Amino acid sequence: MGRSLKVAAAQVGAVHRTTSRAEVLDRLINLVTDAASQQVKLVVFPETTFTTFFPRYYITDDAELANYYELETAETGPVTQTVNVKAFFEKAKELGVDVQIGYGEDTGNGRYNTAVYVSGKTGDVLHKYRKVHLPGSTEPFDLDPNTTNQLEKRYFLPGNFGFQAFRATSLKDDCGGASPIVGQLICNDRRWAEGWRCYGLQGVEILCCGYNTTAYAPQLWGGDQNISREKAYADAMFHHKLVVQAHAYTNSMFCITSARAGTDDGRHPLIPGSMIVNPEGYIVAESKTENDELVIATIDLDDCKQGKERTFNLGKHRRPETYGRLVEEGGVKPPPER
Ligand code: CDV
Repeated sequence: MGRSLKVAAAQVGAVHRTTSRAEVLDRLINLVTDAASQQVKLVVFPETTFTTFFPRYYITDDAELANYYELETAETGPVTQTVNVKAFFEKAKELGVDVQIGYGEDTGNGRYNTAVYVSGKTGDVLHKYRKVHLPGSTEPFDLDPNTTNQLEKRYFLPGNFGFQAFRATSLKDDCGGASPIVGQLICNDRRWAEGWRCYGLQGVEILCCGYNTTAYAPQLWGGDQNISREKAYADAMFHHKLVVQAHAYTNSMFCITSARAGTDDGRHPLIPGSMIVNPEGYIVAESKTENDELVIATIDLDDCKQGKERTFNLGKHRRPETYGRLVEEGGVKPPPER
């Protein structure tokens, strides 16, 4: 029996600061319903999907800020049962579709940039990941509302679950009796080789990654502060594709990567570029718009074998005894000048 699976990236277009949860939920339900009608078994949604990408704003009103998170405590139960968003998860379960979706998580003791993977068979959370690499700054670049800030270090704690792969047991029967091995990343994480390799070392076959990638933020990026919007957009798309294709290839895994796209509030553009990439690094499907859109492909998990068994046979070719610096050092230590 083959290990073929129909999967989708659900790209989500503009969500403004004033857009209500109810409106977003309707759009997400439409996307998952459309996917199910096309026999898709797994849909990956973006980072912080239920709201606008709030870390771009310097928010001083605590009540407004709190509203961007899902409160997930012993009393509320898992996010799938919380009142604001449970309609989405109920629909996915009714349709029998696995979903990964990103959201701001408030545990009562800490706030994280989180993604859950939920079984379409049972509605249970099979795995939860908290974003490790939080880009940007704690203080705003400036207070001009036109500036795209990047205040994740202000609004989230760094993820504390590491890069733990899991089996999507919900898809076992669809995949010839061997559950897919799944890994999760969120946005900026995809630019760091370390997380991908942790997943490669666990034999991950499908890497799911949602993102919000600004298409214009010279203050964040450095370099030419007078860069044109067209060049900035092209650079952002290039780097996004570069890292996903390269890391999918060097770790011999599929990647489903899903954008929050469009222009929020009429002035904060995000790149689209939702894609499904195969273990050889090729894009097999990608979005064509900046709006709500499904990107669908049928993937065969056995295609991971070529890389995993030959070029990137990690057990055979890696030399971990030479990689000590990777875990001993956080930053750059150049060799001394002689
Ligand atoms: N949400 C993100 O993590 N965005 C970053 C941008 C701001 C650099 C990204 O890596 O796409």
